[in-house]
Amino acid sequence: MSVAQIRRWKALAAAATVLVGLALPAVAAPTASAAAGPYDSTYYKNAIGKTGAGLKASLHTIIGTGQTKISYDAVWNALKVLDQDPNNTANVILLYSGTSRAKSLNGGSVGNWNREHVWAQSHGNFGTSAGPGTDLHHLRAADVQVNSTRGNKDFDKGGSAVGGAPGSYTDADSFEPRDADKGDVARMILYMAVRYEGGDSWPDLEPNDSINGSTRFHGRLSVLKQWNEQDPPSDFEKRRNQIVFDTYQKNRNPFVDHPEWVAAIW
Ligand SMILES: [Ca+2]
Ligand SMILES: [Ca+2]
Repeated sequence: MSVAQIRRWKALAAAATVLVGLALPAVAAPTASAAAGPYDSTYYKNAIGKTGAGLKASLHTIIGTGQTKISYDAVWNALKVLDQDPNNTANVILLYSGTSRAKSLNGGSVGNWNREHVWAQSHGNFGTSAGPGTDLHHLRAADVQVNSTRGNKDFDKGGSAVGGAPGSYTDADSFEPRDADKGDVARMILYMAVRYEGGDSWPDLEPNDSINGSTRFHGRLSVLKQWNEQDPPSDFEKRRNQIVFDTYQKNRNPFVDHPEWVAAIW
């Protein structure tokens, strides 16, 4: 190759590199795209291909059939397994704060962690007998004081910073979890809406777009849908879903397996 040919070849190679660089972002996958899952041909086979009310009804049957229910007392030990810190088996990771705290510090005092009902108990008055009040798909370890600040508020954006939970915000009628927990919260709330349809002596839990703390409803749906897109299922969340299925309840959270089903239903 002559010097001139080498120069031309280098120029072409440089142009190609620029083109490749420009082309990459255009092929990036959307966060909640439909992807085949390992349970599509088994657990979810009757739901595959459905949308809207048909998908919701099918998933309700799937996740409600043969579910094992545990006592509220048994929830303590279950959370020590489910919410275990991936980097420290003696600790749990707390919802809303991301704090890693000793499993042995479960309780009701300042500095303890306790059992947070992400679907607030008062939004359905289901208490803590075996049922929605002990359903591990929406129960998470949380700091006692942060849990108290969240109370029974609906989820929405805005407010002032929550002490002890960096990145979380609250005002008089709503709570915004830190970014890493936003999708988790959305998928937990929407699991509850599909699991509990009023046919099994429990109230029909449903999402709405309000922040008025209404009984059997939980808000705010439009914001939860955004959070589901913004914070896709993490390895922590997927591991948790698998252990609830394998070890405790024999049912899955469909939105952790298929986050795109949120938009397919709502
Ligand atoms: Ca997350
Ligand atoms: Ca429902």
